[in-house]
Amino acid sequence: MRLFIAIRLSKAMKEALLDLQRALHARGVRGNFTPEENLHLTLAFIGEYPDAEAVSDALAGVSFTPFTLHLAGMGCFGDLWWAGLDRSEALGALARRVRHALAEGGIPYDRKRFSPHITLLRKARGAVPVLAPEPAEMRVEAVSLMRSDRGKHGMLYTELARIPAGPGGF
Ligand code: 2AM
Repeated sequence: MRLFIAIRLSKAMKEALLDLQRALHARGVRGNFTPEENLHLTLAFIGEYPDAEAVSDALAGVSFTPFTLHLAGMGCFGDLWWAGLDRSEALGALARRVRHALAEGGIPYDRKRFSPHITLLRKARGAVPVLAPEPAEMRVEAVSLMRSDRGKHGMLYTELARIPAGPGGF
């Protein structure tokens, strides 16, 4: 199983991201645009791991208070283009807590520095203009354990467990 931990996005956030994708497409940008149902914010990438239950057990100890994320800006890693978020202490702290819980549970994950981004498209072709997304925000009320499968028409993401925010967090 290919696993990762993510924040699933609200409808309003997805609408703003779809608008941004449409604006890019209208300006001639082509590539593999992330379909609406796949838009997400990754906190930790585990990769191939056989025991989803061990992962959700490890995450059960993560507690946090709901917080708000604001969409902000665009950027790229090579030909992968993403939408960014306003700097958020709470988001950084949540990613640290998730990663710490995985480490404590003996679950391997990609240790690359957390670089919050929402992938808009991969393998971009054409000159990509850096556009400002429409203002959009969402409350983060939960963290999700996701499974990623290669489908006939692209990646299929399935939520395996949801860890809600709760008291005793920061
Ligand atoms: P990306 O959008 O920048 O490609 C599922 O693959 C999710 O995990 C994607 O959001 C992906 O980020 C992220 N991810 C983080 N590290 C990864 C890695 N080493 N390999 C594949 N996906 C990774």
